[in-house]
Amino acid sequence: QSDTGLETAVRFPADFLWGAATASYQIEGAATADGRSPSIWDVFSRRPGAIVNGDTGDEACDHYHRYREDVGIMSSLGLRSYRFSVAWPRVQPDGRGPANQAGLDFYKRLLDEVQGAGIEPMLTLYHWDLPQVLEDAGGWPARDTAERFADYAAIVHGAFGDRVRYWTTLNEPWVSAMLGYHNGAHAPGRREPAAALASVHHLLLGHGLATAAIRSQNESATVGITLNLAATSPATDAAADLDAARRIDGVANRLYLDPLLLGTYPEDVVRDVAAITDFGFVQDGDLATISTKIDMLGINYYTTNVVAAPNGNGPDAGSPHPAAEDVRHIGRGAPKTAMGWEIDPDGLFQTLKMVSDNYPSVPLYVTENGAAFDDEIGPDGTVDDPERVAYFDSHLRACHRAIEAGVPLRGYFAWSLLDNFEWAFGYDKRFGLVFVDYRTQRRIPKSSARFYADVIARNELW
Ligand code: GBH
Repeated sequence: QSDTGLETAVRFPADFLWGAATASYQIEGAATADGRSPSIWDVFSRRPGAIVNGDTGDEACDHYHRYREDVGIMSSLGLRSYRFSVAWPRVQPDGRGPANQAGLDFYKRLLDEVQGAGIEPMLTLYHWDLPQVLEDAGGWPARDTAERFADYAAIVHGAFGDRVRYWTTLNEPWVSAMLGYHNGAHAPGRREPAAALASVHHLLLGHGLATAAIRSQNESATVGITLNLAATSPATDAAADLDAARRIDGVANRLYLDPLLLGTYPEDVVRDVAAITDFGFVQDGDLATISTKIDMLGINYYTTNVVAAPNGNGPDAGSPHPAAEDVRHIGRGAPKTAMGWEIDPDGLFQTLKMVSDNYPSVPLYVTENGAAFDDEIGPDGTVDDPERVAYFDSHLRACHRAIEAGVPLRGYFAWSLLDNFEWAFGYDKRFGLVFVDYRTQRRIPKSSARFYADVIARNELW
């Protein structure tokens, strides 16, 4: 309350799920411990030029050995939930067949610690670390990988289904498909548009089959998927710009939302990519499997798309968007993060509204939101990151506005708990609430961590 007596606090629902997120390959390290096999990221990160500074996840934040300290940090922040992912190559090193108990045991130790601290786990089954043996057998462009994923999901749910409430199958299938197989910026680094579109289907099919496998073990399990989504707007109202926005919205958002929530692939996108694929990979019953009812949808949001019609200069070879490589991404001229991504909190509101307005109602969680800035340890040993505080503050206000507008938003997870291996950018980009000194593995909570802890404790912004 302000001193005028007017209600100014931005208060969240009492049961709002406040959390922070990480992913296995980005933090665990211990790449060969206890029977873990190589993932596509172990192999890709060794490809010359693939990762900034030649970094790998071999050691990362050494979370595999330091998880107790890290859960202690979560506790001190007052997190109500922790979103993490399980490394498939730890749990099922051959990508098929029996489980590796030593790999499962790590997650058991982690869950003991997390739940012992009263923190609700949200478990993601796949955050991009496919066992390399499955890539060698064809990877996501091969239909068999979807079946293998369902078997792996059954192993993990069989081990932890009695103690973990929130299950998400995939993190950001767009990234797996488009950066992995279309522009090759991510593992496995292939540039094959037809394979990329087949992998979209097989990822979604894997999600559906895994959901069914989990429900066959526990019909009341809470299962969902996380998508990276971004409201897309045209630079102007000119017909060509509107069409550019339609195309990007199609390949970035609707190609995933429509099959999952409506049970169909968007006709305009199927038409747009017709020169690449005829969707012959879709078999009878697949869309019913993919659109199996989910209990929650995770949304990862970083920035929006503001796009304009092609200007005749030809396609951008690095574009992740099939059949839309010549669309221009122009932005709004807003300030950018260290990733070069424009800061657009209203875009988060628009993204949440778009999902809730256009699709059947499903509980939503912002499963990732955050920003990289050039953090440094100050002379007094602290890390002061006012830009990240402002980023979280503005995006949380957008979440609150969405709730006020009737969006069924149930929780928010900051990306990320710790600075970590930022994929193709290696350790060069820092997204953490907590600074990691990679020479010593010392953790230093940044001022944004204290800000976030206050938000959680008060359940409101001020
Ligand atoms: C997430 O991916 C990941 O889940 C997480 O592991 C990762 O560390 C985190 O984000 C930060 O990168 O690419 O210039 O067109 C986010 C992937 C980022 C893809 C924003 C789309 C749009 C800007 N998305 N990106 S650009």
